[in-house]
Amino acid sequence: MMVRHYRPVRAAELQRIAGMDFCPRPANAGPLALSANCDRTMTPSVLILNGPNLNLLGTRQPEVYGRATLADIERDCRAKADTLGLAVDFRQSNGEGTLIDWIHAARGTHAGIVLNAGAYTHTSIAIMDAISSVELPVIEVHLSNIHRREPFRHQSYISKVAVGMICGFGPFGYQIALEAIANHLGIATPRGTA
Ligand code: DHK
Repeated sequence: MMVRHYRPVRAAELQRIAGMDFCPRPANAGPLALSANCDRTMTPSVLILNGPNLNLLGTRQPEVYGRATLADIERDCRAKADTLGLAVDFRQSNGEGTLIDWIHAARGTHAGIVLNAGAYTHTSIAIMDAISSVELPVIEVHLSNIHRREPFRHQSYISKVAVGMICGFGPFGYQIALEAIANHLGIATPRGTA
């Protein structure tokens, strides 16, 4: 198996890959001032968003969603993010509007989003539009294999705007998603080439 390691990302590079302005210029500074100011490393941050009813993981239909709690998933995501050189902001809300507000606020703060929108996956044009609006890369995650379930779960508005979708691997799907976003952002580099 190829071993990968992850290198720190220069702020200027993060600005290129995620449109993030970590190094605001003084009003009178020219373009060259930006790269000069940004010659330091940053830890790119990923927003992990969880939608409705995912706060009940562990006791909610364990035959479908497993026994892991959302706190277990958060702990494992933090450990995985550490190995990838990513910071993580892990959140859950049952409210569509709150999720949309968090997606809006991610612009300029986070390099990408891992999103399990729960049942809003199948209904929310508003969340789809929020993702399109912020132009951040989104990896969609589901614990269960939504395509083996009821037909109404086969439709995903998130997939229409996501980089890709991972489903059916339980909590491990979040780990795959973090790896995928690191790779998508160009943060992952094969050993010896950084
Ligand atoms: C979680 C939910 O809450 C459901 O509404 C989705 C998804 C599937 C999951 O598998 O993580 O249909």
